[in-house]
Amino acid sequence: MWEGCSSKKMRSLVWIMVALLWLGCHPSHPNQQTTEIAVDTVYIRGLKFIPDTLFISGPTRVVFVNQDIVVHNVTQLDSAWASPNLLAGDTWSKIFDRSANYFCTLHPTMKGFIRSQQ
Ligand SMILES: [Cu+2]
Repeated sequence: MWEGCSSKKMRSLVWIMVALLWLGCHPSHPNQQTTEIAVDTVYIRGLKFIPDTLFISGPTRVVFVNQDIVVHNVTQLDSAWASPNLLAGDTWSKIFDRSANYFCTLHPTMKGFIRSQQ
């Protein structure tokens, strides 16, 4: 009586398990390659961006950390984008995928550069 109804049920159960395993092993990440973003940090200290030149390869979230006791901001040279004013201890981040030149409008001698190596 091995070839009875219970064996058929068993076989379909096995197929369901195989299907679930296959789905589990092949999760769909359609845009994984393009959405992977590196993270890097630029410190603002002593009226300087450190490092003043940050090299990126691919989309990178750059976190600016104001470690000074005075207010700073991060503004593209042509003002295409700008951070809010960052108080002491504040952080602000932006995703870069190309080179950029930026400065602090409150201290125009403070300059920083993002250089894309792609
Ligand atoms: Cu400043």
